[in-house]
Amino acid sequence: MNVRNVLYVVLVGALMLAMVGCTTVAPAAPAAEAPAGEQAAAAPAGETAAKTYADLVVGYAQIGAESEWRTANTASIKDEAERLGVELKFSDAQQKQENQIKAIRSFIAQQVDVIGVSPVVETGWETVFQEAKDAGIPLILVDRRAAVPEDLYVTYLGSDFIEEGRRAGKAMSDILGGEGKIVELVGTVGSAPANDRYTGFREAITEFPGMEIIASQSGDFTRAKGKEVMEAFLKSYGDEIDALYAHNDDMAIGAIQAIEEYGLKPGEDIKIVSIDAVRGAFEAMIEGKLNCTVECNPLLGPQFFELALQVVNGEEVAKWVPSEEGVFFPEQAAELLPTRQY
Ligand code: GZL
Repeated sequence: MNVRNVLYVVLVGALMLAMVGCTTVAPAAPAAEAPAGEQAAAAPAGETAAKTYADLVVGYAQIGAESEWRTANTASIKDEAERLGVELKFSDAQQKQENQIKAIRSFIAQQVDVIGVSPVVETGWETVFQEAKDAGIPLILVDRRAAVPEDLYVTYLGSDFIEEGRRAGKAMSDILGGEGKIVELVGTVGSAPANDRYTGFREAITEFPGMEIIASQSGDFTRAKGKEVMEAFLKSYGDEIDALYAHNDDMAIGAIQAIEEYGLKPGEDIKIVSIDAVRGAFEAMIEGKLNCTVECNPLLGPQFFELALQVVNGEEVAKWVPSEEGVFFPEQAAELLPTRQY
């Protein structure tokens, strides 16, 4: 490619990054030494030396900043890039799929080494993922799955959302003693966590015919929308509601405000089970306003960059790298809160 073409590619890439609000998070100091044992060995004559973290240029298409969980997830990715000395091109899509697609195209134009993406919804990715594959750029799904053929991504790093829903359903059946009327705040419509947490919860409560989901509506994983939808539930069902199942803690915290403004006691009159295990959920459990939070680990930065380096150096990686997660209740909250990293 001659100089004029190279300049053209660089200019196009820069313009596309500017359009989708991308930022480049380059290491502040000279590239930090990669952790001991991860320096590339000198390559045998005639072979290309393995890349190190300091060589890596990674494009990351993040969903947005919709929840405490997402904020912690973004911090984990940016902090780890800085620690390792990886050049990170990061975009915040404000929860819009079209912005994520634009960001991926800008990363392709800039010929990054690896693309990471947390797909806001499961569908609509095949074309742009194929473009990345055709450009020879490996793609790693982080946090959320996409409904695409498996050859369009190298690996998925994230939780088993169906299991998270099952754990929430088990906790709810224990808390209600196997019977009660439940309202549900669903996550972002069409997203993998919303679809799977919906399914897993219902699987877990099937054996309890006395447990009935009387209303289910999306709160889009945000506090504001969670409060708004809970207000509507309370208007329609009032104290008929025995419990709330929220697909994330932010919607549960918004709902807690609505329940209190309505004049009922969250955690007592209306039992609440949610998912993420963010700091705000531990604080609500300490106040007796939340009855259980199922952990969903956002601290994926270290595993993501480890996978990115393995992939760039042609190492085999598993098609799915699941996160390790627990379930937490009020009696543990005060002791655990100081240990929580997000
Ligand atoms: C789950 C993640 C979800 C969280 C929400 O892995 O995608 O999105 O549960 C976040 O808090 O907004």
